[in-house]
Amino acid sequence: MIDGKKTLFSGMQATGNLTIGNYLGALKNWITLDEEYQCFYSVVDLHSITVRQDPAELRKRARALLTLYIAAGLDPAKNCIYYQSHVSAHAELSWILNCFTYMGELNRMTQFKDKSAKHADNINAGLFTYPVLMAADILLFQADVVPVGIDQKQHLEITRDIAERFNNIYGDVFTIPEPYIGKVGAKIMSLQEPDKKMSKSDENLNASIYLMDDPDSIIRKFKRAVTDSDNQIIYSEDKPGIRNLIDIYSSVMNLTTDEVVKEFDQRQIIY
Ligand code: ATP
Ligand code: LTN
Repeated sequence: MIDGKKTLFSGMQATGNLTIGNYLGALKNWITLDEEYQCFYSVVDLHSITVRQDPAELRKRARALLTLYIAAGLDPAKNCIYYQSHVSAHAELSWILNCFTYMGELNRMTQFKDKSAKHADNINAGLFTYPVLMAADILLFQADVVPVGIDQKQHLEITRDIAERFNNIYGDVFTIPEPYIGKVGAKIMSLQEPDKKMSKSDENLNASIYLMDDPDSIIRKFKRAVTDSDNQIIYSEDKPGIRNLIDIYSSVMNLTTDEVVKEFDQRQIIY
């Protein structure tokens, strides 16, 4: 508790240009939370070096990410916004927590499995212990809540496990954090492979809409989005492409998915 408010922590990696997945899944929720919580948002640049980076390029991207936080509506007068690498306590606590984390639990992390398949020539120990640094970020601030997209839920669970393990041995040291996952937009999928999440480091530039894309590219990418061969607009598990487009539209327009389906049904009648 700071000034009677609960504490909130979140962060994003400076691994590329932000996508609407990052925006709708995380950033959009962040900007509404400063009334209720004492908020800390970090550009987690230490996490970014788990894959090879050019130092000057990384610095530039980290700065661009920080400015995007502000451009998206995070008021620096009301939220603490900073670079993870500027606060050495993150790395220090990470070492301590490493000694309270089991290889077996890290081995189960799906992000580790995905990233090590993608970077098979550089499966370093940092990639493996990435969730421990994330746990350190959160526990350092005694965060009560952590707003993230659904893909980070597993990392939140391991953070809670590490904190509980530590507390069981040493008393009530860490606050046990809760994930804060938005009802809509928590998992935006790739426009080209709607079974995969949209990701800022996807090599296929048509798969992701970047926040800094120009309007023509955005329209072109949506028009080329992979859907299916029938022409029905239904929100269903077996229509992942259409479902994803409905999710995006409902999240951007603040509508329910039912309202979106109705709107497009009526448009079909009119055309
Ligand atoms: P990378 O491609 O480098 O792995 P990423 O696009 O997955 O990056 P992160 O920096 O790992 O993005 O995530 C930042 C925040 O955005 C996290 O809270 C994460 O849950 C959220 N997020 C990322 N991708 C999506 C998505 N497709 N839909 C919803 N939320 C997302
Ligand atoms: N692993 C997160 C980024 C991240 C994070 C955090 C998110 C690092 N530390 C602390 C919330 C809280 C990701 O989105 N890939």
